[in-house]
Amino acid sequence: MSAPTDRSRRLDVVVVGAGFGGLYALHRLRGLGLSVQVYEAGSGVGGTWFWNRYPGARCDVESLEYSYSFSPELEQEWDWSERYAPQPEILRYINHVADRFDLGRNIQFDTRVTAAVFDETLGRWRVTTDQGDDVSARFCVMATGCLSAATTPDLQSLRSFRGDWYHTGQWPHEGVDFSGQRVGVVGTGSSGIQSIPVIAQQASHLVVFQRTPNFSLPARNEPLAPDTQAEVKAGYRSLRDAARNSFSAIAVSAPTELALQVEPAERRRRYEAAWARGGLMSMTTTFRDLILDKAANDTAAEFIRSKIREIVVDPDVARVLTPTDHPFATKRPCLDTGYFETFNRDNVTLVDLRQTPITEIVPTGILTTDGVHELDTIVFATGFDAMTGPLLRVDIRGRGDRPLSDKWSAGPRTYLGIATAGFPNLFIVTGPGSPSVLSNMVIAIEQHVDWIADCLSFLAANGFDAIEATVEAEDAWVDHVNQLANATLFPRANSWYMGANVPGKPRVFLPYVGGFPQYCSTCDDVAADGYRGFRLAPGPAAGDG
Ligand code: NA7
Repeated sequence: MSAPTDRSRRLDVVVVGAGFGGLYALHRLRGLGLSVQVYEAGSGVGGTWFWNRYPGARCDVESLEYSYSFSPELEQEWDWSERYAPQPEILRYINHVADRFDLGRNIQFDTRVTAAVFDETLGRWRVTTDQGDDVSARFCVMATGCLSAATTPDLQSLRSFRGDWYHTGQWPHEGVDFSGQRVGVVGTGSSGIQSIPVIAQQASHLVVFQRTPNFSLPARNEPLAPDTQAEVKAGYRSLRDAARNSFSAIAVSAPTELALQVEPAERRRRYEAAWARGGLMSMTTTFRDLILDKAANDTAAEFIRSKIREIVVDPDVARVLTPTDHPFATKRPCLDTGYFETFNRDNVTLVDLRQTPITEIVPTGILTTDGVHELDTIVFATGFDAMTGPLLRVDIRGRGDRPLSDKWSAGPRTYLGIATAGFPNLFIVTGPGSPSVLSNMVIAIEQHVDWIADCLSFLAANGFDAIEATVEAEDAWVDHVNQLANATLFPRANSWYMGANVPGKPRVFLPYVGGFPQYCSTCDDVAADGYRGFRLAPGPAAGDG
């Protein structure tokens, strides 16, 4: 599918990444008649779904919603097999989209963009890659994803390990056979919680190394009945409209009641119903103040804790698995299939790293303060340098050759999560300061890409060559994003939302928490107001002076 490129071309747009964001950006921007080149580090399309091939990987937004909405024909022709599609099926879907819209001819695979430098004289981006490409583009669209910069603990001693080790976010394409092996999984976020039950069924013994116990909800995944799917497809437009009008861009009704307004027995009944329905939204939308009021949150948190105690037979193991150090949903809640039940198996051991931290990796396994856990294979489900990592791993330089990493040294600064002052004609798809990871990513991506495409059309129609966020608009946006976050319980958790999972990363709440509809209407107003908060310029991008 990969197309060779002239390595020193002049382009209208370079798009970095061929996941959901990059593919849709290519489709829309090429449709405007622009010359577009996509560079993708992987050997195929899919982004997150290309790399995260670990056992049990699946989406935790329902597939009928976690899919493109831009093409009614595509919606109708694709059939999902399960409520939550497994990774291979999502990857097949993305490949289908790439083929259907003939996207491959403008994508160069196995190519990592190493630098994007803005040339102020020419008003163009110079983009270079690890394959020797050196192209010039008027616009640069970073569709690098929010969770694509994998982090493995900085353990020098890992090199000494005699077995194999893997990161869930960089899983080998040929898969891993754990049969008969002693396996250690480090990390109990979504990737750990999805993979642990599957690995436990294969491995001779599984040791789970847990630093922070997590809230996890049952997925209740099931095959999608043809009737259900047909019904959704018959009303797809209204489902999509409902999604766009909901806080998380997922079609659920907004809760109206406060948790403590309801009698305890009734509250418990509702939590039980949500638990039985399964899914993230069932529980998070039970009451409207769960993420705002600690006392309200405690009721949901305590309900989930009671479920862990019910499921896990050994009370000591249950206690270690019970989250108590952060409010429910202030870390991304996980969806699981048999996660807590897995700890009732004879071949599974839980290690509490709070009590017995990892000291080092030794040739035969993992050494904690309690001794060596002998292992054949280690799986690091240790997460990502979220949201900023994928951008800062590219050497992006704006006006005055200033690196983005320097500008963002105290945390990301964007206007609308889509642009950053001093970096003209650079767009970020679902960047920090946008709803992104707090919403249905595919719908959030479409909204950003549509906004960018409309913006480029506006510039062309009005004789502008350049657009750049003003410092004032950016400052006001950053303040607004922080104010919204500080009114919630989110800052109370050491989460990747807060950048707290990466040593040395500034502690700043990364996504926009005002809700998808409010965000979209702000973006629409900005555009309708002649791109308020941006400076538009004819010819090479105009500077501050
Ligand atoms: P997460 O959610 O960041 O989870 C990573 C897990 O790894 C988490 O339990 C971490 O504990 C643990 N971790 C990270 N570093 C270490 C070290 N050094 N030692 C021990 N344990 C460690 O990543 P996922 O891949 O599971 O999920 C990412 C998102 O993908 C998810 O939220 C969904 O949106 C989809 P911690 O909690 O930091 O103490």
